Amino acid sequence: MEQGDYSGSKAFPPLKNDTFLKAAWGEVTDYVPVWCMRQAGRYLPEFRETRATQDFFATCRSPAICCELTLQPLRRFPLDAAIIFSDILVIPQALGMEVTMVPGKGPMFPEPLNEPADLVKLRENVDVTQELAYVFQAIMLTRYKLKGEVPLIGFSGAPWTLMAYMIEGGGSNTMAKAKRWLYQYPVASHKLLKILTNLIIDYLVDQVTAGAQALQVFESHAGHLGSKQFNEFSLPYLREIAHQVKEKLKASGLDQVPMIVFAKDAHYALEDISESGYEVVGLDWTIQPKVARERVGKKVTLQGNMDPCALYAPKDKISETVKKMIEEFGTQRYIANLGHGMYPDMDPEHVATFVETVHTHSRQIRKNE
Ligand code: 1CP
Repeated sequence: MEQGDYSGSKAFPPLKNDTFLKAAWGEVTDYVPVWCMRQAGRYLPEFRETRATQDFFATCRSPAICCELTLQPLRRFPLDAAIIFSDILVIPQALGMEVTMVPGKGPMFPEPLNEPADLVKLRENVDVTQELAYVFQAIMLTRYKLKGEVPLIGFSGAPWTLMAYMIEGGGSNTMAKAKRWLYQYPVASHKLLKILTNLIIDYLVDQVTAGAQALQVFESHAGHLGSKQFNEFSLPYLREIAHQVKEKLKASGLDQVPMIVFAKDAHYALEDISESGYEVVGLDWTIQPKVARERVGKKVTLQGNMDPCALYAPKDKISETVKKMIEEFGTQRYIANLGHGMYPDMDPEHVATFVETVHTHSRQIRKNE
């Protein structure tokens, strides 16, 4: 493959819109590409309809339904990337833990990890290729059904975020149980983080083998750590994942794909994150674009970071916010997104305004440059 040619494997339809991939690799783009975290979600009536009859994780295990849910937002909005419908908690499931999704409440582990001795309950030598085959099938099917319209993003939770769910047994405001492990059982914590890291590396490589054209790693609970613990319990594993995925892709003769790290609420570590081996750094909305850009320079592409709740504002206000955001980030080395996922009560028409303004305003700026 020639540099700058992202049309991809001949087995799949050639890629028509490579703007997202170009921005991710730091190449010049005519406009700012845009996608939204949780773009396949309950704010879409068609999503609610498709999901209505089935359990959440049964949906995750149905490649055809995952494919349909992934494509739904693209039928409505001219987004520049698709993200495969799945969940970060399929990894703890592959390790043998039971996880259910309680409607209106979120994920629930009936038997979370309480103490280091519980680590023996985790399955050893998990064959990700086999265990999570349903995700790879969903990716492959979606690559065909996308017809090359836009690239497909694969993803995984990062080790600390997954460890937090496995110990807390679900969402938590304080993460006190999981953080207790870090303070009381640092050796066991590292053991668990290492188990997860190895699995995540295989999982991400297999996603690329199946057809994912970019990868995002979600460290959604980075904000609970603070800089000292982030440096000890998150950053080394994030680095290891980026490094090993790239090495393994090379060893398998696969094309490299851009990797995105989204460590929510971790701008205390922004410089380190921007040097951790990822092409793109995702930002939550609590950092000013100008400040982020000054701190990381043009070494990486930035992604983000409109407050998802800004979608509750009237449309003209959304446009104003988007314009300011683009002007502050600049049109290059930038992928527009929200600073976190959308909520179910958001208006799809407001999402349309968000996407449209990113495109029109960034093109306008490029024209005048
Ligand atoms: O029935 C439903 O629709 C439940 C809502 C839902 C959805 C749409 C959950 C439950 N997961 C998903 C899909 C999902 N999850 C995607 C799909 C693609 C897309 O973005 O369009 C992705 C990328 C995720 C990743 C995910 N799951 C993260 C990381 C991103 C983030 O939000 O920080 C996390 C933390 C989860 C766990 C999870 N899954 C679901 C919920 C409600 C939660 C959060 C639980 C909590 O901490 O309270």
